[in-house]
Amino acid sequence: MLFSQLFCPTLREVPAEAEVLSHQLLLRAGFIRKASAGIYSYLPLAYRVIKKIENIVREEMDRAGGQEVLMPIVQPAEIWQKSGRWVVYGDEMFRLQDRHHRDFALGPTHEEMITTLVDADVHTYRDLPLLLYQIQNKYRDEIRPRFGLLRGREFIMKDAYSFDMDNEGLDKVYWRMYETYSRIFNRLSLEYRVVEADSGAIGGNETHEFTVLADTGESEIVYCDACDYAANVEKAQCKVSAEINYNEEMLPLDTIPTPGQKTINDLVSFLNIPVEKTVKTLVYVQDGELVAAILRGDRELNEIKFKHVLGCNELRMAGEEEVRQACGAGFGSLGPVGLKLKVYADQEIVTAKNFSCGANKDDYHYINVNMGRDFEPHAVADIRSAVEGDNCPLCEGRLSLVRGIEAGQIFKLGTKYSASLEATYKDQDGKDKVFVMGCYGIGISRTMAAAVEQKHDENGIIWPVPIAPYHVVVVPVNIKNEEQMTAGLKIYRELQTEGIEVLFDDRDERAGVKFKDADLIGIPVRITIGPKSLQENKVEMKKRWEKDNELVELDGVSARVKEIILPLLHGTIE
Ligand code: 9G3
Repeated sequence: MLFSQLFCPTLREVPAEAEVLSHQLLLRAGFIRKASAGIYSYLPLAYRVIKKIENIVREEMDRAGGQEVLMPIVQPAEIWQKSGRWVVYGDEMFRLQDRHHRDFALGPTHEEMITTLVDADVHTYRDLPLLLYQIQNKYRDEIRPRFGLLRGREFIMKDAYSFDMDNEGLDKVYWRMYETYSRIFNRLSLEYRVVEADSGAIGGNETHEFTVLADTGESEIVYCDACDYAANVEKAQCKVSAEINYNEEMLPLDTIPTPGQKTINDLVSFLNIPVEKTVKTLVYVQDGELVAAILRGDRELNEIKFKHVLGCNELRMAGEEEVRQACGAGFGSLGPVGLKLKVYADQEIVTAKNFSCGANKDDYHYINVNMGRDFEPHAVADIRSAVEGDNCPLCEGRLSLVRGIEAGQIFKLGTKYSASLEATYKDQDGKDKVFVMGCYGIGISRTMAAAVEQKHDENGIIWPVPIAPYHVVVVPVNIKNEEQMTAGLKIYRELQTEGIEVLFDDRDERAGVKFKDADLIGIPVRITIGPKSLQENKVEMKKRWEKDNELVELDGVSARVKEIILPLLHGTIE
């Protein structure tokens, strides 16, 4: 491809709206252009990357026995009404009407569609198991679309759905998808972690997330340095550490005036006590009822874990007024002693001794509070968020906390959709049984952005070879120089015949501009045809992920390029 013909409008400046790096770089490097909030056009270089990611996904899904289909984006409301989700997903669902004023949705996902499709034509257990997948645009009207392709309102997803007779069958396909996803992310040459995740509102039980590591990622995950435990912080289990054992006598409860002391830090410095001896009280509203959560002062309440303990879907923090009404004091003076609300205590409180907390009276705190003697919690549970350095819940190791971008997720759905949609097959005894299902997603466009978040430097993108838009860019320093152009075009043609994907930068631009563009768009190998090296019948070759150049004999270029590119084409798969 000649650069002078390539539609790749690079930008010098970063558009102000781009908050994260991948958004900035994909805009600047001429990969994407915004059509409207959260909706983008993929320009030629981006679409080459998208197609490579899709093809790796396709190859591995086919290898795993998946059959590719393509379902409609425009989905009839009826199937969503039947599953009960037409109302559940309010504004997030893009809805439209046809000329007869019939309701439709733009597909945010395809559980309803695929279950209805399969139910119509799969009648007996002999047709099972079945694994169907598609690669298709999805539509979700995010309240705050941002971060470019990372949280779009239209995005490309591979979504797969499995149909089995029973849980045993589901277990088999679920772990086969686990393996398949591991192969896919290895082939993409991205660093990732597979973590147990929270199955959230869609129910079902088991789910794993494939998280591409990136410091700017929204997902927080912890993983053990000694075993293979890894979990999304939403779900990560905490273990009460044996280190902090308060082997001290219970001291008499006392009330201390603490004028103006509101935060845990205020308390720590005012009472001159370690933060481990403070307990904070948070008040929430669960389906209309106020409840209290108490945890060590330096811990964060994990609302997802707390919701599971409460067994509720709706949970919000109580406002100051509601709290004053119910507890007789404002935030910063609350505590479990004498509190009229149900108190849910984090498990760390059980072994805590003589701790300090609010006295449910403005500007007063208790000291020497002990659970059991001074108050009885309604329940004890693991409701705090895991942090770096926590003990691993499974072994003696320590947890590391990293951030990442959720690029894939696999779910066990069970009969959630087959039941609501009455999707059945006849088993060996001719009895009607509901399908046992799983669903498996990979964010294709999100994975492209995640690759940029993970692989870049101050000069721009560093594409992993398997998904790079081109493998090599050939840059003659001066296109008016006959020798340089002849040598450059010869290399260009030679590499093409070897199946290497080459860009030839034939633009009448200063060399520096061409080098900057080559780095910005992230092409793995750059070959420079300069006057000096050409005199020695050599060219400069530079790998995008290394600092220095190497000099290569003109007639050794394609061999050297193949030596660099071919081993990297299949990612880190062993
Ligand atoms: C909706 C809307 C948004 C949604 C959903 C439904 C997320 C919805 C969860 C999933 C689960 C899996 C198959 C591929 C992998 C993910 N956002 N989810 O169901 F109507 Cl507006 O999509 N689906």
